Amino acid sequence: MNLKDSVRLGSDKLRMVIIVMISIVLVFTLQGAASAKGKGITYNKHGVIVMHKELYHVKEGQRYAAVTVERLGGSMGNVTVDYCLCDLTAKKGSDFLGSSGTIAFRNGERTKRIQLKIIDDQIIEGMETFRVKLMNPKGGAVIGKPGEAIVEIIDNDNNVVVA
Ligand SMILES: [Ca+2]
Ligand SMILES: [Ca+2]
Repeated sequence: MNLKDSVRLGSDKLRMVIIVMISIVLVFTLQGAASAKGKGITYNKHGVIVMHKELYHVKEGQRYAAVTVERLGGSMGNVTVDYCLCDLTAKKGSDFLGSSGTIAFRNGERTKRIQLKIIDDQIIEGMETFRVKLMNPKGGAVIGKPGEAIVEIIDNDNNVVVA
């Protein structure tokens, strides 16, 4: 092997290293895009905010319903999203508390949990539901699907025998 060959071999190695590095970056970028696409959304570098599940259950006797909000795709920068609670068969003030709030994701954060207060009344009422809806994304994020969830409150007064 002469000097010229060994120099060329060195530059081949360097080229190989660069190609491998570019490939790694590309794979990670495509993975992010693919996982976003898998959920039926367009990739967004600041994130696509969705509900982790479309349906949550909580026992009336538990003090809170824990709802998970996810940030898919990118997670660049600080973003916020508001949520509001809407009556269905469960009513604000008698079955649950609160009407709205704001969820803040810091740069790189992907999941947030919100705790919604449930009122434990003594009324026999069966299953009751209310809706949690995401709205007003800020900081470049967008809302994806599902953008809302239903919380079912399971009554704990059903076993009471009425005389
Ligand atoms: Ca109730
Ligand atoms: Ca009850």
